[in-house]
Amino acid sequence: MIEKSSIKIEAEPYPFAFLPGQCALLILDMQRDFLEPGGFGEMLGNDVSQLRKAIEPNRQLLAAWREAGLTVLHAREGHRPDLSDLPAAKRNRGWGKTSIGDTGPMGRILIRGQKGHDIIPELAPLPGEAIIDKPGKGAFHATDLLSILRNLDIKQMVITGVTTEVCVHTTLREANDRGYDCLIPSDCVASYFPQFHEVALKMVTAQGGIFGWVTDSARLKAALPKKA
Ligand code: C5J
Repeated sequence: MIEKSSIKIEAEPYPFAFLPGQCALLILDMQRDFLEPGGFGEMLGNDVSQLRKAIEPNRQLLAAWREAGLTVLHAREGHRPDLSDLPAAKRNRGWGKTSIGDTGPMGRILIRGQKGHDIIPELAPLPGEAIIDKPGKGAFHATDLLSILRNLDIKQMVITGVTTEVCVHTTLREANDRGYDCLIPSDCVASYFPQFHEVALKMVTAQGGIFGWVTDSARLKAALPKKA
């Protein structure tokens, strides 16, 4: 059902019925460890410039979202210093010589409180904006995100951040199963692997929008209400 108070945003596979007061911007994992030279992502051999393309579109969207007075949520992937929330399967699988909890140029990798775990300064949270600390890829797993969304009466989310096919997709799928409509601005998400980014976005809108909608930040910013 399209609510009368909604604002139409051009999107694929069809327009998104935006409810500004019930829509949160959720920015995922825009952390130094993933985006900055010397961080975990680069230590694994990835080209961080692929992710850095999403910084400026996110910075502008975040500024516009704040200006409109809408809900902003940030998420960070990371673990407790004693690694008690790090499953062995995650620690052991897929990583190179260095692993989560090891010491790198920005402190212990993906450990809460370490420099590398911080959100990049360009997108630093403001006081009052909730930060979801998540030990997994999805922002719902082992966090209080669902409770925050319910308490704020949020029904929709704009999801941005990194990486498109990993944490963005996992969170999007978790959100779908919990009944949230999700919109992804394509220039505000990124992957170390451009081909995965492209396909991951196509997977969102396939089959009539099986996981949600895809737009871009220009169309989304143009739809934001002006603060009274
Ligand atoms: C990854 C993420 N790629 N934030 N994390 O390990 O997508």
